[in-house]
Amino acid sequence: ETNNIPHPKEKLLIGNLLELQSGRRVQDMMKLAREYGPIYQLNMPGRSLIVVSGYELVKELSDETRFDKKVWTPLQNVRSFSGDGLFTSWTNEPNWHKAHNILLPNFSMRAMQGYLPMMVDIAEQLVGKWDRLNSDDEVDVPGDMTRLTLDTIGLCGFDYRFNSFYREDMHPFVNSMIRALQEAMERGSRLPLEDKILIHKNRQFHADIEFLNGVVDRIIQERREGGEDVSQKKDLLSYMLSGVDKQSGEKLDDLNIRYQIITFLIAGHETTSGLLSFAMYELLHHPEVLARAYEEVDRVLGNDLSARPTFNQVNQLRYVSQILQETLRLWPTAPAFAMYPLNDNEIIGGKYKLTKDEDIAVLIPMLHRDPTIWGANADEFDPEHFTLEAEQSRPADAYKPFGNGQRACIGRQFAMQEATLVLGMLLQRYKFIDHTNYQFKIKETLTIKPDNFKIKIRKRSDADRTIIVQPQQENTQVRK
Ligand code: FDE
Repeated sequence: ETNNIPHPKEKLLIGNLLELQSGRRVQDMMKLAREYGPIYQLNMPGRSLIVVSGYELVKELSDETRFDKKVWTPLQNVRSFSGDGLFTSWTNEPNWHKAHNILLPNFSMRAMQGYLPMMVDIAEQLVGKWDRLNSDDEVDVPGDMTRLTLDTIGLCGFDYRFNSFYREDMHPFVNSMIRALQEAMERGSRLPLEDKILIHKNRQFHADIEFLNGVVDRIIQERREGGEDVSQKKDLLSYMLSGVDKQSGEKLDDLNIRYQIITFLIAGHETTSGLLSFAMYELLHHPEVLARAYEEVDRVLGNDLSARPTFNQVNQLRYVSQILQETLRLWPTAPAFAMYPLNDNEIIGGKYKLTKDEDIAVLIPMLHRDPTIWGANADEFDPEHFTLEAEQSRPADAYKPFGNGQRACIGRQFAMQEATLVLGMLLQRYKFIDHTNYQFKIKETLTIKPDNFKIKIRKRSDADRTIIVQPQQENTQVRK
């Protein structure tokens, strides 16, 4: 090789293809990073992948005058159903700027305040279910978190109720989406010929995409036929239908709206449900963190379970949000993104040549364990990593669970508000029991989440509450 990048020995014809196994690609990449260091390369038939995870190198890749987001192989396959939606478009495709400009106001502080009652609505369905469990019943944590996050983005984004808590199985939309994402991932690691002969998989893939399109087109049609002015509601869909991009003076076309809705349903729920599930797992294993979280929730939310958390209260759950940020450090649920150099002959680290054709992936879980930033105990779960002082003394590009620059996650505040609210409400109400002695296992799709993670719960009584204080007056007022 001419670029000096460390790489495992290649096998005849298939190169390094077998280094990354289906269903554990991210974990294999992490293992290789431990072995080969902050940058390494995998050569596969028709494709080369450079994996970067050291802070110094990621800092260079984060420079948007030199690098831009790449729609790399996994995302290219997702484009079969999300097209030039925000997540899977190139920055220079006209619809990226257009949609970004039109949809940004949906993610302002003000917009967040507007979403809170809807987030509470769905969170109440979750605790309504958990409240009615018998003491011996199991909770499927990722399952219920997925119900919650899908219903939340559905309601906040499109005023559509998936009603996932009213059905035994997942909503069929979720099954089709998961299967389609799975297939999109696997296409990236099959040989091109293999891809063509898997007729059954191809057929299923197309059927799933048809189904997703059908659900989404119905949501759009129902809104259009709703009679009322489409711009009356202030949700994502109303902005998509009526918003005008100030820069180009144009609206989004119908096909692009379909892509955006699918994008938000995917991006807005897989990642956030994984976040909540990993957070529950970490809490079970860190009793001292759990105790502090209970203390904060009791102080801020109090013991009146019928009072709906207010915007102020959610923002006061500072330690709960530290727990979530630390969870995203160790388990960034969207575990990688890719960049490419804007100019040929780009060099990083003073010696590694990069070209536009390679996929250059930032492997977030290993960036978040870089000992030069996080110290010797980088592998340990410790919310103290996210005190204000700790955050201020750390360089910006060391923590990237929401991606980079202008292409960073538009839903960041949305996801954090939702997760903080829900974790707060769960802590306010329940004790968690690890009755299976859960053996940590990661399930990988486009995202990561704990696999087959089940717990039991018990209601907390006032005697369990560390302190009983009446929350300050201004925080408990129910809005009239
Ligand atoms: C985005 C995102 C990202 C980047 C990717 C790349 O670059 O490729 C990341 C990393 C993320 N994101 C992450 C996350 C996490 C969590 C929890 C979340 N996320 C959540 C959410 C919610 C919602 C709604 C969302 N999310 C959305 C989104 C979108 C739309 C996008 C695209 C943007 C642009 O423009 O590009 C994202 N996200 Fe997220």
